[in-house]
Amino acid sequence: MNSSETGKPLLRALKGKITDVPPIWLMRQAGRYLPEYRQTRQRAGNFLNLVYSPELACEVTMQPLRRYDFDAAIIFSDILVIPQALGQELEFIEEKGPVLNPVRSAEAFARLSPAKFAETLAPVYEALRLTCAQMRKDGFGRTTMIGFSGAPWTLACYMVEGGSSRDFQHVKSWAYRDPESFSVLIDTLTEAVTEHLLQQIAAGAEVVQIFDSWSGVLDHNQFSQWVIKPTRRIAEAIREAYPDVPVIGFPKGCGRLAMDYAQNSKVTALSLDSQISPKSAVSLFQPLMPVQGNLDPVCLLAGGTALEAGVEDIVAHLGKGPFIFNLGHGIVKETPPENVEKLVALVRGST
Ligand code: 1CP
Repeated sequence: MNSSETGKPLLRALKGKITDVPPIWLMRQAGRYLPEYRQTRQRAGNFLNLVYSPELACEVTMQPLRRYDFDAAIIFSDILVIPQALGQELEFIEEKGPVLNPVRSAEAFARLSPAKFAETLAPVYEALRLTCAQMRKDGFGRTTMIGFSGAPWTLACYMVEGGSSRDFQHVKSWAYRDPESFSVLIDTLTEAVTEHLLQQIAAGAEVVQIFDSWSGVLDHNQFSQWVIKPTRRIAEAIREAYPDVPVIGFPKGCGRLAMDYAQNSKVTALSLDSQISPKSAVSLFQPLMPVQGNLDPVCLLAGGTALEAGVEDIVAHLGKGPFIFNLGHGIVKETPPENVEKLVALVRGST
């Protein structure tokens, strides 16, 4: 191996290097498709106990590494810890997902108390420190540690709707009706996300990813105001404090607005959803920055020849430039763990 091939593969790709074999990790790689995760989660009692118990969060973060030796660990947590740290009530209901006490006005937002912000998030940083130590101890010296946050827009979606939504009417109409008061919410979230990411880096995260899962519900003007502007502020603040820490942006479902995002959000790398064809991403995005993605999670669930063809299509096109293999969204819980093993072997060329 020559010296240009040393170092962690994921960090090399994020520096714009072309790697012989693309580094691979998967969004939601720790989760319910793994029997050992289901066991630990049962031990924790509920999802939030798992998130806020550093030892257990460390354990489930390590589980996918032990099985698949991915090129990255992503700390086990959730994007909704920020609304909770800002004082909003949060509950996860089995088979339904997150439920929050909706915040639908500036007055309601002002009534939340962020007094326990740092205290609420401290276990996430402790989990990061524990996991970094565990990785060193267990010989995962080439594995990169990723921290993450929801983007301000996506967090606002959950805070205002009170959970998941079909049409995001409440959050969108607030943003249209009264952009001035809505920007107070977005600005506060921008500061909270920045702080949370900086703390994760201080605790050992070498890369951070910003999940904007609902960026696809906005028109182009609103996208610029509520997705690009806050993301740029976060990326610039991180670059100022930690010039060497890459920021991966994931503006899910935004279609053609992904170009605006790539050009203006100041992120280091772009995580693509499954709708963008690898062939077009080669000419559109890879000249601008490293890209990550973008196998359809259901293609992974299906397996077989569809999986082989899907991987081939992505690696043949994107593997010639700076590239990280991932899914176009989180792994689904019905995925057979052996399909993930097959995927890793296909990407690493050992099948
Ligand atoms: O019962 C369980 O075990 C719950 C399933 C689960 C898991 C495994 C939830 C509930 N969150 C998580 C962990 C999680 N969430 C991680 C961990 C690290 C890893 O990737 O291994 C990450 C990165 C997230 C991020 C997250 N949470 C996002 C952004 C990515 C995406 O999927 O778009 C979002 C939108 C959430 C909210 C959330 N948390 C959990 C659920 C079911 C949801 C989505 C609700 C909805 O559909 O709106």
